[in-house]
Amino acid sequence: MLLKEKMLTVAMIALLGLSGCGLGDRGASLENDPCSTSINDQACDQDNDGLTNKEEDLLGTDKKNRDTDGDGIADVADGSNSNTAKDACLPRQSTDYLGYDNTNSIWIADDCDGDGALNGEEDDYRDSSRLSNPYDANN
Ligand SMILES: [Ca+2]
Ligand SMILES: [Ca+2]
Ligand SMILES: [Ca+2]
Ligand SMILES: [Ca+2]
Repeated sequence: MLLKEKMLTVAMIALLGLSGCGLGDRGASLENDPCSTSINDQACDQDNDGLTNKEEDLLGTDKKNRDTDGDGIADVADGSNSNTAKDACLPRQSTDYLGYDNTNSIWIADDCDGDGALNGEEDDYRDSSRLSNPYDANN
């Protein structure tokens, strides 16, 4: 009788402990995810680029775009300082670089090789003739 009671008590404690723990974990994970309240929460990283909304506000990068300047480097890696993350031509790339996003308006409007032809224009010609290269001032 005593042993039975003891076992029952142990079983109930175990059950309570397990369910309590489970609920606690679920509650905690929801509370720990700032995006569950609002994707505009300062602590939320809505574009999943490794920078929170607050960090992107401070850098001036796009909270809804992983790669603000379209140079192919995600904001978190490109964002060592705000100028690099928002300058499609920084860091400098070699002439065979193809990692850029040719639909990005910041990238399109820049002139990475400084030859006077915009990246977007050079990229348009790059496909048809190989005479144009946004990263080569001689082409
Ligand atoms: Ca982000
Ligand atoms: Ca971003
Ligand atoms: Ca970038
Ligand atoms: Ca150019």
